[in-house]
Amino acid sequence: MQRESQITGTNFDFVDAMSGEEDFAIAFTANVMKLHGKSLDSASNREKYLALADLVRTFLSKRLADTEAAYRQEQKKQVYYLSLEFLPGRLLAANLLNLGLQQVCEQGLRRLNINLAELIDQEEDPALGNGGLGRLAACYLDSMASLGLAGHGCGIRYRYGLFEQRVTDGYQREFPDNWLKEGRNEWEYRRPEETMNVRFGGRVRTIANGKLHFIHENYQQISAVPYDIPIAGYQNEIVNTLRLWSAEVDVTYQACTFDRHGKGCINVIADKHATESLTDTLYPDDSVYEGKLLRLKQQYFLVSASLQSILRKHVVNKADLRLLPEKLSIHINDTHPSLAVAELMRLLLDEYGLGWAESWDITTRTISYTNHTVLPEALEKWPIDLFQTLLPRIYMIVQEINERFCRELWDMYPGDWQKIKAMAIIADGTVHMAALAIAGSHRVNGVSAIHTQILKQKTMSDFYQLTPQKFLNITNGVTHRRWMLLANPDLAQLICEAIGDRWIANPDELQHLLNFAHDNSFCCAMAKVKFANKLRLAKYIQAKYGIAIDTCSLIDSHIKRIHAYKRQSMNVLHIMDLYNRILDNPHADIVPRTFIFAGKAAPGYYKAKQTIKLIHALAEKINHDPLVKNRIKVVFLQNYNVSHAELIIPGSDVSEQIPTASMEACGTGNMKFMMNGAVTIGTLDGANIAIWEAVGDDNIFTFGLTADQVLAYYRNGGYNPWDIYHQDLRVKTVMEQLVNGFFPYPEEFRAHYDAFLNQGDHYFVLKDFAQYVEVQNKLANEFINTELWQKKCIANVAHSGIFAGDRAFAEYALSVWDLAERPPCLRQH
Ligand code: 9GP
Repeated sequence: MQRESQITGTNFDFVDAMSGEEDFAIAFTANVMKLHGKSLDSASNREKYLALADLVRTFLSKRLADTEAAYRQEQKKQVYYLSLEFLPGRLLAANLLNLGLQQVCEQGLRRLNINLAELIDQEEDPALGNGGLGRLAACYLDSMASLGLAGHGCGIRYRYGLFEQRVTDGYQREFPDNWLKEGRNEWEYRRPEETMNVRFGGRVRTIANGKLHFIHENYQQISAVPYDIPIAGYQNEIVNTLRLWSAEVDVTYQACTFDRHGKGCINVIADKHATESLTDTLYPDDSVYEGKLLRLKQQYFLVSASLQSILRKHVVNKADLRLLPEKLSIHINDTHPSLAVAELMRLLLDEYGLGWAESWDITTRTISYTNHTVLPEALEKWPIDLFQTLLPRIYMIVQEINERFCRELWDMYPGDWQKIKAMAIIADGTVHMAALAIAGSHRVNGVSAIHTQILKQKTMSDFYQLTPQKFLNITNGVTHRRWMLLANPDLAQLICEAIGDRWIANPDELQHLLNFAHDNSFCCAMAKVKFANKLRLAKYIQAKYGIAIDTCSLIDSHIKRIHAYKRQSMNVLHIMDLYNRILDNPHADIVPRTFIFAGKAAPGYYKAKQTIKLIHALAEKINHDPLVKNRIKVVFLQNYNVSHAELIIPGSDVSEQIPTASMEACGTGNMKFMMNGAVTIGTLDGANIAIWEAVGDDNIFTFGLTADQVLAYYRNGGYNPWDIYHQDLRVKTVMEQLVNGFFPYPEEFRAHYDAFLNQGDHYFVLKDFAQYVEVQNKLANEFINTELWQKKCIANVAHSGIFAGDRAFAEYALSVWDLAERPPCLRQH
């Protein structure tokens, strides 16, 4: 009895006192009762999951408070990572791993006849991002905590995540992603006492009173309430935070003026909902004015709430504002939070009374910016009228920044209006957010060598010439803890048995695996692990879609956002060609393959949605054609998210990374596949190049135009795809099949046909097709040589250490944020 109360008490004694699985089982059982008023027998799996998460959170709470106190005491430099997107993935398994509780929890639950995996499966996978950008941000949070850096994420607590994708009759349909259906997330701490107020609209009155004062009037004020999600470091006792802001209106003191219909309070509540809708959804469609307005509003909301709270904390700690750049760094993750430059200026000038020169110096030394794409649609530009109406004071500041910046440019390049216009922050009736971010940052980085080179030589070449010292490359990295230890525990275990566990702290040590490339028993064990992962994936596909896949077949996965530049359509054309070979010769010697696709198309992106339809139409034909004799299977996994990636990646043999060269800034899926021993088929773009350099020609299949060639074609007006159509019968056949009734609705894929042939094949699909088919054939022939293939897999895992997020993050710490050292482990205090 005494033991029971010690474990279930409201204090944290049990966190230290809990010594084994029995204690864990007792604490868990008690927590089910406490949380749900139910005994274990009558609780559902979801309720058990919530009780477990709550218990684990208790462990996090203590460490969170300790970490914060230690940072304060040591006056650690803080990093704030501002991002409109975070894709953290499910947190239960990650937290158990990082807290070192995995085993005790698994065994404790087993005593109660509960399977931990079933509870893990109950967790929502928050879709607070579109893809690579948001996932990278989450990987970096993991690295910051694991390296003991005081780094925190700042984002938006979207009430609904990116839509839930369902496919009906081959068509993507979007449904609200109601990840907070219980009203709260089990990991978060709501912190209403740290609410910030963000102002929109109104007008600014200027009073000259010795000094200029700017009075913002008639604005709409929205409360930003922070919710903190703890981010645990890997077995180092450190817990940082991901702070997500939510728009909320407290109506408690709002008088209801009843009209003659008696609707007073109804109106107040309706207004509340309208205002709170600001943080309802991730990236609303911005093709219409309302969408643009909402998106800009979200960006300012995040930036303003975050910076206000960061400065307040700094000042409360009695730190001098002039020391801001020494005490903290503010990082702009992609162009979306660029308003941070102007907002920091506003706070320093208007709220804290500093002068312009001093504020600008502080701002530019505090802020840094990562660019994640050269695609024009992501380098945002806001129409002046929209910007000025929504953010009048911020617009004045941007104008002033622009004027001073253009004057500097004028001094540098007198008379070169062309150049000055190209670099101006305000030009052609729009505010250029990338220009604002570059002007206001002391560091600007690209995310792979080639991407940075393109930024320097093309997209941002004028800025690079002006301030070359600002620009640097930091190739992305991903957390090997989630992508190996969690997603592929058997592989992790096997590696530990072979080379020890030092690679977990230092992934470069994976290189030692090269010594095992000729070790038969290791190769066999690795093949077994892969097979088990393929089986796990096959079971999922069978259960979910009723499709039986051959686990001995070559599993080739193409999983990412659906976008023309990522060229899922080229993969489809190759599968059509393979199928045509079978139709031509039913006995053709085809290496059995399973092609897996997963990814969401932006709701307004017709062609991407038609690519999903095309994949389904092809699957429908091939999967049911007796001639194929199961040699090819095509599967589309719906509603792609982090959890699906954790299932697909370890079970894949081949990683499809085939963007049009020059367009994929980096890619991170390519790294995750590599870590799990999948071999890349890819173009020379983004991090594919770094993978190629790391593994060498024998362990990757590269093909296609280089970035330089693609860019040269663009400069010279493209190429004529009809030439290829006429020269290559395979191309002609697959093109005609798009529109000749091969698929049930002949006109369905006309847009694809036109894009390939009549609109110049902007993404060079037909241009790269022949080489793609050639390396696909080569790859398949090498796959059946199992010994050779196994060596490739080992080489990929062995060379993946440089793609660990910790390496990337250490580079940021050193070259961007100027962080001195990692804090000593809190336990040693
Ligand atoms: O498209 C890039 C992708 O290549 C990169 O790996 C990822 C992380 O750096 O960012 C993506 N960019 C975006 O999602 C939007 O800029």
